[in-house]
Amino acid sequence: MWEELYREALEEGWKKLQKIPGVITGFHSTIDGLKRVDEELLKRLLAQFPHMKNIPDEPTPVIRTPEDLISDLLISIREGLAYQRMIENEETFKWTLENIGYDQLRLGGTSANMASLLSPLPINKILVYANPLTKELAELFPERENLFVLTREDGRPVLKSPRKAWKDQGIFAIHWILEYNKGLKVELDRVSFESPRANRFIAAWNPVNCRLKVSEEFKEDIFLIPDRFTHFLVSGFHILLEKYPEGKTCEDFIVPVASFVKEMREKLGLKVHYEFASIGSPVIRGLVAKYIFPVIDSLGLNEIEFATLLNDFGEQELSQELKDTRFPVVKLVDGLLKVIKRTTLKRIQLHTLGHYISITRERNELEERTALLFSAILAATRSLLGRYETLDDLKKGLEVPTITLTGYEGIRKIDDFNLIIVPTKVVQSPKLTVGLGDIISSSGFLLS
Ligand code: 8BR
Repeated sequence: MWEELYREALEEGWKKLQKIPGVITGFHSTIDGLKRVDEELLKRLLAQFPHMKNIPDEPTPVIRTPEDLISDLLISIREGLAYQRMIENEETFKWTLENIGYDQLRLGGTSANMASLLSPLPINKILVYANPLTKELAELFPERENLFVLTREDGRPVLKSPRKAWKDQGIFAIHWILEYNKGLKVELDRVSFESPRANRFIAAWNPVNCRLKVSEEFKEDIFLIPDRFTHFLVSGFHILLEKYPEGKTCEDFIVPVASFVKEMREKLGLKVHYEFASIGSPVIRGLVAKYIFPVIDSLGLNEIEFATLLNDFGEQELSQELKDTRFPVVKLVDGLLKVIKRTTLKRIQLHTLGHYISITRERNELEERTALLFSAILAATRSLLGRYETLDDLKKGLEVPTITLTGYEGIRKIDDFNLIIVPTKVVQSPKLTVGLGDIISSSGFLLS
């Protein structure tokens, strides 16, 4: 039965995407700088800090100095854990650019990734918010006829390909992905250790995006262009800081962006989806739930982010139980009911490795099932081939076997809500797993 439903979903989903007038993604597009960390690089860096004889237990909350960055990187290597920290000042950013540099630049940021992953699909227009759009960032976007940024030409707002709309040159924001292999040795005066597994440490300098500042030009022009948009994928709250060096707090930036999202939703008649992503700070998570949840329609997350959210909603016991019992579907459903009842969200979409679950207020369960199945085909194709360009590529993803059933799959009604659970396709040796959550949630939302 599921294989048949999958086949229908691919056909229906592909047709339905063509009817979507336009999709906006904002407000986080950036450059990822990939750098492989080896013993030689570490030795060269550590030579600058001869007084560093040991490292603390925990990484610093933010990176204020080059020494903080090195110490956080070493902690990540020692634990084999993927920490992410923001760089707070320009001097440290410049030091990192000069002393670490990068091997390769890649498109980064949730909004840019979503736009780029959606662009091979038959969607009429995708408008990505990318600011500041330098030549370096612009050239990382794929060249596609349906991908645009909003810019001005002769003083008038127009949609233009990002590659043709860049303003400055240079790297003004970068998220360093410092990757290391298993067994990387570190020797300090008082300690030595080696990485227990391959992983990465992310150090990000992004002074505009980390304040979620939306340009005044975009705020005016989005209401002036004649082009019609119907869906908005908002994200980027995971790179906010609790406090900023100039004395502001995250609340100072969340409140105005929430009110702008509300204005866009009301004036343009947009449906809004927010992709949660992993937010380390409970303070930021709390403020996002307070100000952002009321102005969106749809929320997307993975099971780990969901357990954290449940905890924030006062469901500590269920959150712990989920983690202890490896996220069984029934418990996830209990949690979803608790969260949706306490918000005005119209739908929540949760993805795990074996199942996608969505809970909705509206009676559109068949469309919702198609949406989830279609998004699973995209995830399977991307894992299998490392990319997708055409309908034929997706047909290869469709061939990936659907995983074993648990008995909970299907459509059900609970307390006035619709519950849709689908079994997914899991690729045995995936070529790529980065960005899968983004593509699952964004395509699921567009088809729901
Ligand atoms: P996040 O990026 O939000 O963590 O989501 C990752 C999702 O990618 C998982 O929930 C899972 O559904 C999907 N995924 C992963 Br990871 N590996 C996969 C694989 N080998 N085949 C199909 N989907 C996969």
